[in-house]
Amino acid sequence: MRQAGRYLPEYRLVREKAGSFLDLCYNPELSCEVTLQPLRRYDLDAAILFADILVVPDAMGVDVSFVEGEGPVLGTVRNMTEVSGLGEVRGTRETNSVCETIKNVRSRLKESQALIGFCGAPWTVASYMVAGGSSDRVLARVAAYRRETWFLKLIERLVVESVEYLSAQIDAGAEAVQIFDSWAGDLISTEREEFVVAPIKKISSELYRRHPNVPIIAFARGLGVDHGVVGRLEGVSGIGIETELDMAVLPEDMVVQGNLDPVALLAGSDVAVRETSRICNRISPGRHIFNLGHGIRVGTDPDVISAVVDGVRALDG
Ligand code: 1CP
Repeated sequence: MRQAGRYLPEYRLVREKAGSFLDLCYNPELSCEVTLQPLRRYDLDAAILFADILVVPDAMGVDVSFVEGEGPVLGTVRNMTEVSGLGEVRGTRETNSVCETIKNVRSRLKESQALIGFCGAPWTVASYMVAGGSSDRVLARVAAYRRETWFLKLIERLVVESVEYLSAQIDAGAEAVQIFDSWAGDLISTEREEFVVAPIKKISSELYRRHPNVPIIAFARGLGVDHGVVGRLEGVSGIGIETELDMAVLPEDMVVQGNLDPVALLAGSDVAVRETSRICNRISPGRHIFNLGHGIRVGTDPDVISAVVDGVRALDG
């Protein structure tokens, strides 16, 4: 999940220097710096690329900006003309600068530290494109229920562009990639199959064909026991898990990541370490990538994260 961000004072300093959030994402020196900041503070096994899931629509030609205190604002895509106007991500300034960041980070990480690249899954990214920003996703859900031709085409385009974007990240040095379907839990089961599972399957199987040795983590947030279905898709090596689910209900051969509630980090070190131990004791360490179930919140005390990381290391022996 997010490691960098506004809870770290050193991030806020760089963010001020960079100007807008997207200026920071497309500055390969500064985004390398904020990718590495959490690893300077904490004994982590991997770095997550500093970028955003909305880089893909931006690279496809949609107007994207982040409004202070409000979140993302995008030009809307709501008909076939607008879908047909979307470009390809390969070779764009946006994709190229993210790949430059990856090269910078890789050259500065220790051999033992992995670099995880990522993208948003088609359903989640489409929901922002249709709404024009963060929302309750109702417009996208209506288009999905109606099987609007333009919406099906939008999902198809996002599948293709996500493959290209992640492939470019892998070519630049990402050693594992994560697909974030943050709003997967919005959909009822039939729609989930078509708009969450099928698009992730197309992305993971094509990436697996191109890069068979690169692990793919699929985080379709809110699927509950249906995570098991995503975990069995070709190319998927592990699944991300939201905070609400007991990881022990998932099949025993599945590698799982996540689960710690970011709110537990606001409750202080004792609670955070207690929750960390509880989660780590639910499944065997051999198939567990310790992580949060969602992004770290603004206002989280960085020292609480230290206590959590030390707690995990102590349990790991
Ligand atoms: O002003 C700031 O500094 C912005 C805060 C911020 C940060 C630090 C945003 C805005 N994005 C990010 C970086 C980011 N986003 C990373 C990089 C890794 C890291 O920070 O260490 C990653 C992996 C993401 C992924 C992301 N962006 C997701 C998927 C994960 C999740 O949290 O569900 C989503 C949904 C977004 C969209 C997004 N980015 C930012 C905002 C405010 C939003 C909208 C969230 C919403 O709709 O509620």
